[in-house]
Amino acid sequence: MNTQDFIKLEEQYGAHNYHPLDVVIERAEGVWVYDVDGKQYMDCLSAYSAVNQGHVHPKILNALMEQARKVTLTSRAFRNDQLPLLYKELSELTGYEMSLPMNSGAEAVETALKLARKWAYRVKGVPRHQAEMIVCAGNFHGRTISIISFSTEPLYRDDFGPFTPGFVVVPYADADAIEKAITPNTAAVMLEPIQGEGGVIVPPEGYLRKVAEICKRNNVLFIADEIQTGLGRTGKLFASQHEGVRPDIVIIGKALSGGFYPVSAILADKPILGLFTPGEHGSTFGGNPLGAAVARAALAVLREEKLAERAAELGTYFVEQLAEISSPHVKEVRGKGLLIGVELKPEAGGARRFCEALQKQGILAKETHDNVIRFAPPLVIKKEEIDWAVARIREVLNMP
Ligand code: IF1
Repeated sequence: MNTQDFIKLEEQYGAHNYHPLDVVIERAEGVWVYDVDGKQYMDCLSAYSAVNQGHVHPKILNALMEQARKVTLTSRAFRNDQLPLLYKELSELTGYEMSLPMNSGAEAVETALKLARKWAYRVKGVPRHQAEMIVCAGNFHGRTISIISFSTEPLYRDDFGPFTPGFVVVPYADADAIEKAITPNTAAVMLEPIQGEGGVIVPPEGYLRKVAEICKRNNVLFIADEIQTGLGRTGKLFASQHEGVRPDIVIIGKALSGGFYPVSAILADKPILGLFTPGEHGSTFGGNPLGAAVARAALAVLREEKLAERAAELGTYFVEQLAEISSPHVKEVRGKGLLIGVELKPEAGGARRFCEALQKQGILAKETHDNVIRFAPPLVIKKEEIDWAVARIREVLNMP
């Protein structure tokens, strides 16, 4: 079967909730993926930052295989010998006292919201079922009904009401707007340190620090969704660390497994995460030994290969190289570490056609919104590979 055969099957039998590029990948290694027709591409999306460690990292693969032979799933009705070690290693790496494992990012976001509500009722003293959460316009936190209830993207939301109450939306990158929205019933502020889906929106320096200070002063929890920005992507373990900020709750996912398996978690200290009692929250697969073993290996790779430092160094280089491209279409190049957005001018005709042209040149990148091309290769990318990509990107950005 060739590319067209697979596409036909997918279109016939699968729900049409995506519009992927027409490339059918059958294997991958590091920053490279290979399609069913034998063509090679550089992956400049990294599955939305889930494969920060590079595709099929041998160390994570090995952990997966070893653990799969032993035991894969116990449920949390019983204990397993991997989860305690993951807890300890996560705590040592991140400095948070506790964590709670889930599977998808959206589940971890829901977990953080439930925890913040419980904290509001049990610690802050908010009247029951009155808790409010402040979130930001342009957010992306997942696709459950509660999460899309506070999305500002009509496509994600409009056909799916009725919505979960208790969320207040304020503009992103505006700390005063957060302060104004706080009431005695506010449980938490939740935001992405850099908005990924929003178009790689980097807030002005000082924003996160100000938000953290406002939250502290008003007895409101600060929740950072680091599902996309975390685990090295932006050049630090967490993007909040660029401003020396330590949120009360951090949400991670994606690269927590290096792309092998859905593993997510929330991190917090005992006075907060200690509030859950048995039976209040859980998941069949969350904290399973296979996922835990994979996550342990994925974290070890981050540490051993100093991937955050690599992202900082190579991200700076990549942005410099991109900024030097003279192109009639480019409005701005921005980003942090290896989370990079190239915003095109409105008259460029949309980012999608550039992504399709990049595909022909052997680079897989994905547009976000209409006018931003996102470049977020695995953090194991080498300088020469960036040079290889930049030469091709230059050509594409100069097409008519
Ligand atoms: C899709 C976007 C990226 C996330 C943040 C939570 C989640 C995500 C900051 C939920 C997920 C994904 C999901 C994927 C596309 C993608 C995405 F363009 F839609 F926004 F990455 F930029 N918080 N992001 O970025 O995690 O439940 O998916 O594990 O098509 O939904 P999940």
